[in-house]
Amino acid sequence: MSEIPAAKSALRAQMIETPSWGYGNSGTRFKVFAQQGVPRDPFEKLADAAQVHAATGVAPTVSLHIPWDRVADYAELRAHAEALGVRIGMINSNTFQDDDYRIGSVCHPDLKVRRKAIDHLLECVDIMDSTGSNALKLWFADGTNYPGQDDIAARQDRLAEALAEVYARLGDEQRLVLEYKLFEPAFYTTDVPDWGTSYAHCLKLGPKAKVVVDTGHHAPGTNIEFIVAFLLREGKLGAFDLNSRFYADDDLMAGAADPFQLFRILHEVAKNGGLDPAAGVAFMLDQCHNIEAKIPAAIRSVMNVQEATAKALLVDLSALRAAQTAGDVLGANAVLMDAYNTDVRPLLAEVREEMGLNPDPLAAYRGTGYAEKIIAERVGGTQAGWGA
Ligand code: RM4
Ligand code: MN
Repeated sequence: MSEIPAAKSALRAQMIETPSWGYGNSGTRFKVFAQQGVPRDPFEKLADAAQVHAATGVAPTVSLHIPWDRVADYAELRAHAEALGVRIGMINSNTFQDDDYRIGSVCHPDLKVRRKAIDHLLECVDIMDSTGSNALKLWFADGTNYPGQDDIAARQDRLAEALAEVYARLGDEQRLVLEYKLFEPAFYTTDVPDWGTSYAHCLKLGPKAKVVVDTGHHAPGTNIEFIVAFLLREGKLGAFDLNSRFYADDDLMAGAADPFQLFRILHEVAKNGGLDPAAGVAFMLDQCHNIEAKIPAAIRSVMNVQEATAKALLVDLSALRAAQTAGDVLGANAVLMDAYNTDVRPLLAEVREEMGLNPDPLAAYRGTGYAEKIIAERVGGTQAGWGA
């Protein structure tokens, strides 16, 4: 197939960022199950992330979450990452776990609370400066639970004001990405509930502000690939938080629940130039591994994203365009399905071999003995969880 050499080079170029919190313990509000060998601090989380990169060759950056990954010396954390062969990726702010934020953070009616939240966001930009991170990822839990609780429009004004202050603080090489989520923890209104709200704020802010699409943050049935095509066309797609959902914000492994949806999304990305590193679209995982082993789950997720991307790259675009132009509904659909139904695992195995990697990343990881090593070594201390 004529697409293969280009597909291979695009697959070598697509980097997938893993989240520090995916290596810690997590669960639901019913129970957090502790696993053996889980990191006790951000340094150990980076060591685990480095294993995912070593096995896959395409996960060289790690998202941090502040304050979960707060350390005394960020230069030291950065040096530690680099010694392990990885780098610090996006800095994720957290304005949802402090008692002061009960009725909001940057949208709170009280200026004192807003100030505290904005100061936290500015602290995150300081951390970007010292870790070499080039992006701030903002997700706000802000919203209301009851009709009449607060003024919907006034909350948008407060949000815009906070965002403008943070935007003004960004350096030339830095950017912010604004994530949306339709509900939870707020149940009546959410201040950034959808891509349109995020897009409108980012548009006002300027070119250094873009939208994050977290695949788990939509109502069931939402056509996410439409959103992706639209945002790419506008130059406003900043990043993906990839994960799978069956019901709400399940944070399961990307490509596990609905690999066809992931393919459809990546088809829009590939077709519209989003895989070109110059487009600046970051591919990140935002997952929690509640019952499965964490490092292999991250490796599996990276592989799932690569498989969906590989299938997207195999779409015969000229045949697709010809069928579309001719109004050949079934023919156009068949072109897409042919690519989706291709077994791309041999192609990816070849790509990995060409990169000097084991063609089977999970076997590569198992062969290192790292899982046994961390279980033996990481005794004592407090395991990292969703909040530490
Ligand atoms: C949120 C959102 C953010 C992530 C946190 C942990 O629901 O998806 O991206 O940082 O969870
Ligand atoms: Mn997310």
